[in-house]
Amino acid sequence: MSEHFKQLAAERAAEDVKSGMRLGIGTGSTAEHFVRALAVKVSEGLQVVGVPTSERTHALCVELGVPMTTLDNEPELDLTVDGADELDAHLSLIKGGGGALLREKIVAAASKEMVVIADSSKAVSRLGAFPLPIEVVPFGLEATRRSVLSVLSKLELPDVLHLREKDGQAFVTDGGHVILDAHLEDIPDARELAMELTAIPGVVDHGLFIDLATRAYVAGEDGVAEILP
Ligand code: ABF
Repeated sequence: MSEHFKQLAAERAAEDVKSGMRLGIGTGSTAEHFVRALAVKVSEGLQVVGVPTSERTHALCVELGVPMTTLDNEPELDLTVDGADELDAHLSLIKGGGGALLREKIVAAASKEMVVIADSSKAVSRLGAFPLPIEVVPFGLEATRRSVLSVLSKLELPDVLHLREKDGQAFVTDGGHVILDAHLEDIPDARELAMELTAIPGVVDHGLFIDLATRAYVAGEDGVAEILP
């Protein structure tokens, strides 16, 4: 069922795309529904260019014939459409469960608008049940891990950090970094945590997206709700 809701949210976002737009194109299963809806509109004559936020999305755009460009060619985008792991009522987000948070954040920040698409299971009253991804450079990993732990301790958050793995090896992002997933359960002040993490040398970025999303389409049993921050 949630797959159907993801599709509904994605199709609603595709209705906002107009010819001539420069798009940021997200990553994940909900964003893939958006790429498919977009590809149909492109085949009907819609003219857009997209900047994909991952190698995975790039490959899907190639497969479906969605025209692409790079952020270096189009450093200002009109609209980014992307999924999320959690969103709250102010449209603060946790992203990065799929490992593409760095490109996703760079692309969202380069966009005039960022639309989040999600099924209703992603909407929460407070962020934190979903593990927060923290992308770090492999050099000095242990020192960076300790700095992250000390921030968590200062903010009285649980000190549970797991190096993300895939096939028994450290998961490596498209940018060549690794990810520490912080199991925090509840984040009382996401803005404060975001600032503290960003200040740590060795932390490239993290999955807290604050003041970036301008609209969300959340689909559930009652249809698609539009949420504004
Ligand atoms: C991207 O895909 C990520 O930021 C987020 O981690 C994930 C959401 O995946 P899905 O749409 O498959 O639930 O948006």
